[in-house]
Amino acid sequence: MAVEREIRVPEIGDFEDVEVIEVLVAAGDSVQREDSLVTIESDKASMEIPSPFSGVIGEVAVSVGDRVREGALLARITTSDAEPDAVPIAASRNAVKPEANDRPEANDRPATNDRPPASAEQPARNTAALPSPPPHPAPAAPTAHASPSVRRFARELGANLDLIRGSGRKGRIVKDDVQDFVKRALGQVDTAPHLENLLQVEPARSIDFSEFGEIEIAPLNNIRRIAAKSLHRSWVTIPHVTQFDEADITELEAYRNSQQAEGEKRSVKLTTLTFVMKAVVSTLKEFPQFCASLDETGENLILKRYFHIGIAVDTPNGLVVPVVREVDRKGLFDLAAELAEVSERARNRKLTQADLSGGCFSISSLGGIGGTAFTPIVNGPEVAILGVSRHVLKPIYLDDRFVPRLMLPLSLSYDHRVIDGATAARFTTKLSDVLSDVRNLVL
Ligand code: CAO
Repeated sequence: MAVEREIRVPEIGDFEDVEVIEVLVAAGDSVQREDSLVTIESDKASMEIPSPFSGVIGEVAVSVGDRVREGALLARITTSDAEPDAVPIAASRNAVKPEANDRPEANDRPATNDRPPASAEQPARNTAALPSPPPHPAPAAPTAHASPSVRRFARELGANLDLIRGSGRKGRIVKDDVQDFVKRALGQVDTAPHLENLLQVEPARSIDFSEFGEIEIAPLNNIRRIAAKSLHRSWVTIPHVTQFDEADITELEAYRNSQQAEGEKRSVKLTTLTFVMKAVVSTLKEFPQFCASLDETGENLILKRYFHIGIAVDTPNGLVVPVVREVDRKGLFDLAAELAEVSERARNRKLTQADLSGGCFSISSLGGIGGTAFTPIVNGPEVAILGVSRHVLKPIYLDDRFVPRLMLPLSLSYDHRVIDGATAARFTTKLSDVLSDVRNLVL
């Protein structure tokens, strides 16, 4: 016959009023005697509380963040009546597995923030699938912040906790972090085995910034996480060089201003960026290696005969790069309208995957915000990106005298595997010429 029993916090020594930091079971779970049910943590240590019975959990009486003390109800469990009584609480203390908190007390900390090298978490079986940790000179106490069950889980998978960034409270490593780490490590080995050798970088240090003052942890949203991955990939896999130049857009701006009435009639704002897009396409036609991608072997350049231009859009949630298609076939007003429409959708998180794919070359315009120049990161697998900064009225020496001209700063970052420096300088020179003579764009 089935019997319902209560599971309470056993004797936990000096621990009083401690926080539940993990609940490892849910109603309906079958557990074996000694399976861990919850993890509790004081300011000195964390420990898991095991089940004193085998059976099926009926109700979990605590949640993460609750504070408990000896005798508090943790869960109800349905057991068979053949199940022996729980070991008396005092005697079950051995079954409670205390673990010294990984982060030493402030007074015990070394003077620097360096994490001591860890070897206690060094996996017994270091699988080939996982990136090798840096060499560890000497054994030391565990440093990663994780509960015993997570440590056990990591050990079983051969994952080194010191290489894992925790997403739990105060940087605690939870089971999902270990799973993500292993998935990532497997992905790296599958898709880019060479990266392991190329990127022998020290893992990021885990620093408890709260030691120095008040902090707040703000998890990155999805857009930022995705952008961070592709930006990082481009940054480490593409040898970047940035070529700076400036274009005289005095006449272009005069022409643009002359079109404002027409723009108002069509309810379209003709911005400088629209002209830059047209000028870029006109230049790409002369320099097709900028409108290209390397294939996955890195041995063939795929030259694109279409002109889809990615535009970096600043949104409250982070940077996105929607693609405006067939820029060569569209007039200035149509392009301006499309640019306004797509950036509005980007800001309202309405872009689809199709909006974000198929680009040939990207433009990042910070001109409306400020700055004199910057080094944009190539939007791989493209091979070049144009940064546009704020235009400035400058004295330019022309026909034996200084004259005021409106100059637009251009910053072209490119993949040096595909494009030579001389070619890049020719590209920006051509682009400035096109922008300087507005007839190139309107005719
Ligand atoms: N110099 C001076 N002023 C400029 C300028 C330039 N190069 N480019 C634009 N401006 C002005 C515009 O004329 C407009 O002025 P008014 O409001 O007085 O008419 C103002 O700046 C705002 O322009 P805008 O930003 O609305 O329009 P845009 O076509 O220039 O740009 C977009 C559209 C979507 C690219 C832009 O809004 C944006 O998000 N830019 C940020 C991109 C970004 O974050 N890049 C960094 C990525 S990291 O590589």
